[in-house]
Amino acid sequence: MISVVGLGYIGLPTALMFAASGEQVVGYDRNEQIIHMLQQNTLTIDEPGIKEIYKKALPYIEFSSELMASDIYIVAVPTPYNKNSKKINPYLVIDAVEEIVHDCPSDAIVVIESTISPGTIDVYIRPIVNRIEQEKGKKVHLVHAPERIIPGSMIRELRNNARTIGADDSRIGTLIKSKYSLFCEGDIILTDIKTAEMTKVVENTYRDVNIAFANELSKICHVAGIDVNEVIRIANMHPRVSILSPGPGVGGHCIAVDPWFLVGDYPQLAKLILAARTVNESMPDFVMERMAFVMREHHIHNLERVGIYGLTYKENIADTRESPSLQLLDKMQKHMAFGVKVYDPYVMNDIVENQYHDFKQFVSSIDFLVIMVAHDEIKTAESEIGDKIILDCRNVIHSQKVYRL
Ligand code: SAJ
Repeated sequence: MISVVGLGYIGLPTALMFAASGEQVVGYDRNEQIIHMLQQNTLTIDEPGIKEIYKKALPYIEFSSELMASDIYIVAVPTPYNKNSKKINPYLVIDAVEEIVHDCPSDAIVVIESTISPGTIDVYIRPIVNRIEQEKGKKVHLVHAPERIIPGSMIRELRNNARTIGADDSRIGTLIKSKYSLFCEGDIILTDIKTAEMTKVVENTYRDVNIAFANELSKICHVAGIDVNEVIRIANMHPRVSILSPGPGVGGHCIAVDPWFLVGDYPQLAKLILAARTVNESMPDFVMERMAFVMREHHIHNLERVGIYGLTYKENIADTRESPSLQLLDKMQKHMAFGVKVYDPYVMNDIVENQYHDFKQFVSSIDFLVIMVAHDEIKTAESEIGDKIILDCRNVIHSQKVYRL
């Protein structure tokens, strides 16, 4: 039996994939409300394809707020991020592993999927596991199989992405590989734990550096009077060039966070990584400068006539963690710039001031629209926003008249 510990964005879809492949699964979470909802057949996250997988999984899965004895435990608890110290807090992972190792049968395998700073297992987790092993006279095997799936496409990526499995013992690694192979059609690469920890962080850092390059190019092209998106489109036709898209900043809990682990642990060496983070973090300021420029050019003096489109960290999802729009609003407040209107079709609760929930009402209350997120809705709304002044930070509006970054 497999216990999946932590039923959030990663744990729940992973538990469902195992169960839909015929494995007996217990989904465990300390949050009784989540367990109650799942026991009442209410899915707690929405992702394309999840309902179908859930139906297939139902005969093989149960949900519990008590940890049950299993052969394999998959830890997918969150790693909260402290914006000021730029560090994640590994204590939820440490607590989960400690609880498991206390209760599990000897020879159980504990697979950590949560993203952790390289070295976390050796520094924090192994000593606790070793101590409990000695106290209780049992053996526990540690594995790190970092999640790699992208919000908005999780089920598809769980099925198709390659995976990394880091284990101390190749026999254990091979066994866990055979479990993930039940639903994962991508390559599954076996390695050691430290390499798996580093690889995960390197993947997200690579993406951050690539986006920073695009963002820096957008600033250069702005001064040079060239359309950066056209430059990137043409450059990417070269067989060995693949530049990502510039935007108003990098949000989410992964790309904007993981590179800091390398900067924090290797400050003398991680210079390019720090520079990339600095460029990406400067983008909300750049948006604010561009907004001020457009407002001056059009003699707009009242921020109540300005609307921010999008609050989530990226398109077509409801997640607002570290979102560039929230960063922008925060910066505006620090400059005593109040009154802008805000709208996001995916954010149902009021999380900022002057938040609208109806697109037409939002658009009719403003003269100047700042597009921060490329939700599908805005791509097809060109006729409704035709006469507005637009700053398009995501290159979604194709009219000649819009301002870009
Ligand atoms: N962004 C740009 N330009 C781009 C691409 C993204 O500005 O060309 C921005 C997005 O708008 C967003 C941020 O970057 O604000 C991050 O979005 P994302 O789509 O790049 O990535 P995440 O954070 O949703 O998911 C990433 C993925 N990592 C990689 O692609 C290497 C995912 O596979 C990981 O599982 C996830 O991090 C994670 O949990 O670590």
